[in-house]
Amino acid sequence: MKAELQAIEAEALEKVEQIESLKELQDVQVTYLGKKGSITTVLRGMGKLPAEERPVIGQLANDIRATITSAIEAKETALSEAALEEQLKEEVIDVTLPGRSVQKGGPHLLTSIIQEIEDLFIGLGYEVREGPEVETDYYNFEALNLPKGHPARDMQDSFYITDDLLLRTHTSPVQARTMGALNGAQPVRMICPGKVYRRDSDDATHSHQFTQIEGLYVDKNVRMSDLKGTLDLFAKKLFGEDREIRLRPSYFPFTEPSVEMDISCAVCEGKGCNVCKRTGWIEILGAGMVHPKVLAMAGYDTDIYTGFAFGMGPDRIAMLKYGIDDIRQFYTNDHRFSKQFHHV
Ligand code: 2NL
Repeated sequence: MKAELQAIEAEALEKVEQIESLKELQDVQVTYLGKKGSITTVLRGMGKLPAEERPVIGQLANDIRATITSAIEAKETALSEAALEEQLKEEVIDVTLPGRSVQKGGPHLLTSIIQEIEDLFIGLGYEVREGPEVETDYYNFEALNLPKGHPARDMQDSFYITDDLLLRTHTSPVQARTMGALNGAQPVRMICPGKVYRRDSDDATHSHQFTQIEGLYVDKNVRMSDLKGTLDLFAKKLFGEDREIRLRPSYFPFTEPSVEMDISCAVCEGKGCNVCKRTGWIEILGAGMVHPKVLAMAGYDTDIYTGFAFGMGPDRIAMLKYGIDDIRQFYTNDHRFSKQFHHV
């Protein structure tokens, strides 16, 4: 019986030695140490032994049990450590890899330009006003001295919704509405930025939807020299202190007299280059003294009140300022284009 137990011990230790997984280790434990295991089976024959041998064999069986148990425990520790080692190797994190950057958004270039112009005029006491993009014929045309039959009202130039409703072709109706609401009772200093629409075929220089920002100043004794001083300040603040302005006579139905303002070319300092088409000057905006008919329609007494107004295209200004050669870049939302201006 002693030899039998020793053989079991040797066999068990040999098996434990060769084992490579925790599952196998459990099987070995059951096979040798379990309730129906080899050692237990052998010990069942103890009854046949002489009484004095029983404690000796019992002691031996316990020692063997302990030896096998500690061999299994040692193996278990070794296997767990190896498994952990393997897992750590697989799950290793390279802390030196660069992180995945989060794409940050930013204001559209046109939004930035409009905000810059807004801030400038807010500093001069102007209010920013917005209005509907779907306008009535009255506010878009009639109130601005564009009576029915005027060439600028041509069906081809506007998106009509009904006979009386259309997508506004300029932001002037916001000003006509504001003056109308005051009914000639108060001075007005306002600018209105926003989207406008014209029926045009889109190409590098035309877009059926673009932006406009207009300004209006109505009060007692507003003169052409006030307009000129305001525009000069605007040009210097937006395009640089070295800029000069010049006013050329022009025509708009809603102003009389009307002018167009040029700024001296910043690229060639007036010497003549491709940007200014060798003239030394670049056209920036249109302006003029508000037509008395427009003031009168809004309820102002034209013997007391006069005013000036101006209008410009942020699209054109942005194109000039940043050398953008296609207006469609503003509206096709290619992030590679727009993100270049997120610091502006
Ligand atoms: C341009 C020219 C202009 C105005 C807009 C205006 C508005 C009212 C009364 C009188 Cl309510 N005038 N606006 C005046 C002159 C020129 O815009 O070239 N814009 C891009």
